[in-house]
Amino acid sequence: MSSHTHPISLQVGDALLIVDVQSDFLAGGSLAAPQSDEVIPVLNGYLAAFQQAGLPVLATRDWHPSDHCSFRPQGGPWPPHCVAGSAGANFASGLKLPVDVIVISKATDRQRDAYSGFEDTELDPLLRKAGVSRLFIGGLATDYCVLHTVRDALKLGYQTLLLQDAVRAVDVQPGDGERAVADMLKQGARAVTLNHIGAISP
Ligand code: VGL
Ligand code: ZN
Repeated sequence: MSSHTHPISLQVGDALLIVDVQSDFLAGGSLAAPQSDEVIPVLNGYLAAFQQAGLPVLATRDWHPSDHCSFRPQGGPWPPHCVAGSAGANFASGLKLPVDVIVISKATDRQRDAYSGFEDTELDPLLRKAGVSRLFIGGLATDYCVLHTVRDALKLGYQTLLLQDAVRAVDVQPGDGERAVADMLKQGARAVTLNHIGAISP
């Protein structure tokens, strides 16, 4: 815990939401975000804290049909990635997701892209049913799915904490990731890092 930061105690009503930590966004993947593998050990730290506190963990995954509209052969901006059921769509093998992780698949419709985990999914009703009021959000990519998921979480009234040490950007244009972080903070997200979390003792 660094002295200039306030510790955060995990409490009932908190949940961890991990965004799209999938092989295609990692080193060697078809849409790899620079340094994205670095989020895995940090997310494992958050995962340990949430599991120790008995709090829910959710993970979104990009889950596209093979002819998705966001893919270049269909005129979209991206190389084909995260095709449902393919190896590239797997969660990072080193990510220690709990057995009871709640998986949210998104952007499953060929004709629509969806960067937010809340778009066309059961995420919001599911969180409400579970009594979640504060969401800790990290993963990939800062400038796309993390940005849009955080914006929607704020709009939907969740207290939203951005895991600043557990996100990486695609950075199509240099600075996209930094601008996305600034935008999220401006919209009301609070930035946290793992050393803020006071729940784990050795
Ligand atoms: C994403 C680009 C295309 C993301 C998904 O998960 O941030 N980015 N599809
Ligand atoms: Zn996608």
